[in-house]
Amino acid sequence: IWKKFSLGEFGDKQEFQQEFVRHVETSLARSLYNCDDLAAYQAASQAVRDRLVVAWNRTQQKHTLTDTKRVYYLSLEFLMGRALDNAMLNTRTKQYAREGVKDFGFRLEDLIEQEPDAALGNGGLGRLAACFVDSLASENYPGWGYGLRYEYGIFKQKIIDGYQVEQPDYWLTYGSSWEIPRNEISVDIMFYGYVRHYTDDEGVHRRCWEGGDVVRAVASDFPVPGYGTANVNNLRLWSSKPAQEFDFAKFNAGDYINSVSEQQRAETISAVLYPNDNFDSGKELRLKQQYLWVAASLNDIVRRFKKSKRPWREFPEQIAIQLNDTHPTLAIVELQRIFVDLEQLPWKEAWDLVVETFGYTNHTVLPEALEKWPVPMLENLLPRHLEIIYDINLYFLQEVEAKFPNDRELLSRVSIIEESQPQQARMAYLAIIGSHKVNGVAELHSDLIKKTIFKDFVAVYGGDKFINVTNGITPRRWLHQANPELSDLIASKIGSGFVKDLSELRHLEKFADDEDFQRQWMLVKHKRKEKLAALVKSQSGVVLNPDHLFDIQVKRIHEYKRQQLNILGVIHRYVELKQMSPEERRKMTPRVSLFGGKSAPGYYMAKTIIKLINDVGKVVNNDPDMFDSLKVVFVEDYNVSKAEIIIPASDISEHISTAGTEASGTSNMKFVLNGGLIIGTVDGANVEITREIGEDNIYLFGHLADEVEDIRHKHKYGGVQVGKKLQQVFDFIQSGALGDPEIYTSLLHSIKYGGDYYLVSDDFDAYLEAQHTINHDFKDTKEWARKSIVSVSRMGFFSSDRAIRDYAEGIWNVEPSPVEE
Ligand code: 26Q
Repeated sequence: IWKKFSLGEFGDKQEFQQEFVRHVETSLARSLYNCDDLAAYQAASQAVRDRLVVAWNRTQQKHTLTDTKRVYYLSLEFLMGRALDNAMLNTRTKQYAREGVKDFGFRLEDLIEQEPDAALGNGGLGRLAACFVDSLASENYPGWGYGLRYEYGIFKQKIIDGYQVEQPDYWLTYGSSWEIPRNEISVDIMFYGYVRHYTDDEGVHRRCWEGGDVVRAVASDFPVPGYGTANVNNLRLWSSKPAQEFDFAKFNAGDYINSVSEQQRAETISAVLYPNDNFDSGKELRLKQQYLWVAASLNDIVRRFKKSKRPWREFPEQIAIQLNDTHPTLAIVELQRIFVDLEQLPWKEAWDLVVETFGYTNHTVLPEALEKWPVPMLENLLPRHLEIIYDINLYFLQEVEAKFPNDRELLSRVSIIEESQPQQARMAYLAIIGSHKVNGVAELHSDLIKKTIFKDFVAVYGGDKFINVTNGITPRRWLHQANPELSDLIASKIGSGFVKDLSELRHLEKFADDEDFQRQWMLVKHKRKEKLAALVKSQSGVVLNPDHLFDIQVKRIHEYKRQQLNILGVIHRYVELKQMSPEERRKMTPRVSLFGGKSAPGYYMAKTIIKLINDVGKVVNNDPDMFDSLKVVFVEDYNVSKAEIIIPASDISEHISTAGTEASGTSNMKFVLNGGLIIGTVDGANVEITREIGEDNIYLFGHLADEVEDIRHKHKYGGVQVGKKLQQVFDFIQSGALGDPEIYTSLLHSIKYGGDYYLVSDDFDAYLEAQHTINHDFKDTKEWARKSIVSVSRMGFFSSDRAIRDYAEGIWNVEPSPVEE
């Protein structure tokens, strides 16, 4: 069924084995007789890596030779997960590898599991970047990712006594097979210093930034193979290293020890990923990360452009740079600095090129997530950049003044500089002003930013600058790799083309009523639920019954995502079940409620929610009355690899954010693509999922985005009405049935007396009702299977391949550039 193509293909099993043994004996300096799973993983990945590197080189040579327009995706996060399985599938080497290692007594699956996740991201935004580089490569775009090579990814989560405890994620203990160190590619980056004014030979007044500390950014490359193509793109991650020049004075003054230890400090810049999701902490080290990464990447991009010997005016014809949220916004300022200060272009000419080059993607409307930098911090760390920001702002405000004369209020609203104490630079405004297109990540979200946080900018620029590109997910990892059973079943009916062109799934719909196919479909789901049950058993000892309804909510823990609504609903069900006779209970749909996700280490309320979930689990799972009715599980340390096991196993998954708060969501797409149905609010991409799959195939509930403001207002001035059912749940918690109720006081108070900002009380009854309908519908297995098949067949739109083509056509103006095999 699976079509063949030739990228890096091993001729046969023996050829793979030769390479495998060679790596065991030379790269690892071991023998086959002294080779454990870890060593075997390393040898297998080196063998696959070699193939990738050859294709990678060919791709880069071809792109240099043809000098085609390139796309650069700047993201502070790339939540890649594991690479081996993906690389084998994309290079078509998996079968040989499986048979090859089997002869030596290994199971390929065990080797795959040896690889630590590259968890260089927090959640949705970082995983989106990973899906996007996969699609850029698969769709044959010359597209690079640029990021930071954190030595510590997102922390590992332990649950101790029901509480989240963070442990460092040092993912490079055994090095990474996929990393190509590029020590020869380095850029010296300055911080602090001062701006010197001078007059050049032509009598022009110029400025120059100098006298600061220097840190060196060093490149590492990670090959990104496309699927079904010989195209292998690049992910370039920068590490900070001490520069030679660093504190030479001290060194010469004899203070050897201090000068060396200060050099060490340079390395802390790229050491660790900030573990906040949708929250801006405003720390100087974060600003240093941003500038080091942005400055190194732009230096690299400009250096490559200069080699082409083209005139500067062709810069945006050759280069498109996409800003993944505002985190890389300094790139706009840095490019203007390069053009004006270093290349001596006139301001206006330079600025037009800058704007044509950049596109900005917004991922959130949450006020606490919008980046602002204190002006004094910018002035100290990046004095020249602050001046340039002031100038950008000045010209922009002049434009606004010309268009809307005498509107002082408008000017202060749209100014990059917020007149607070201290003043702050609003990075989203700078990103809008410095980009030719601004996009949201789902229709509802893109409309919302135009009507709310960026309203004034729509008035200034007109609506065309603001567009929508709905997010997508890569069908390679999230269907073909994570769920080979389902992928094979689909392929047996419609062929394997859907892995590359997901819209081909539509051919599946004609089998939705086929009872035999329905049975096979549900059998796959059952197998995947068994696999998840095995994981849960091994990690927590809790035994799950795969016949029960699996209800799953896995994502970062955040009040706006409303895991509290879910767990309060679970408690309600528990109380209800407890009041029934055993006979009555037996008629109820048995359920498993499974949660997973990390809280930001400093986010008290989110940590309380985790504690509540675990405490409910402890009571429910140890209650013999619940044995055949209810289980509650919190999966420790949710990450990409666990997602690959969890997502294929859902009957229902929850995407229940307060309407208007979740920009898109992407796990909603992953769950539906794997045949799970969803319960959700009318928020983010749920809206478009509903439009595509049909409203009979999704369980929507709750207030709408345009009602939220009014309801919050009512809460504030008229108090919160906690309904009977929710009050029952509060009473149960306060009775001490879950343990010390003090622990939850702040959580319950934030709802009842704290204005219930996320509308838990307002949506609670509707939520229970939707769950009730689900309980009813789940009993009709055939109808459930039909809904599931129909939904999957209509999910083609949500491929990240489509999203990337939308970016290419609507923002980047780039064409695919296939490499011959
Ligand atoms: C900002 C400043 C300082 C430190 C950290 C941050 C920071 C880090 C991560 C701010 C935001 C994030 C992540 C945001 C994010 O993941 N947003 C999600 O993006 C997805 C992809 O578009 C959407 O599907 C989700 O709806 C959105 O929440």
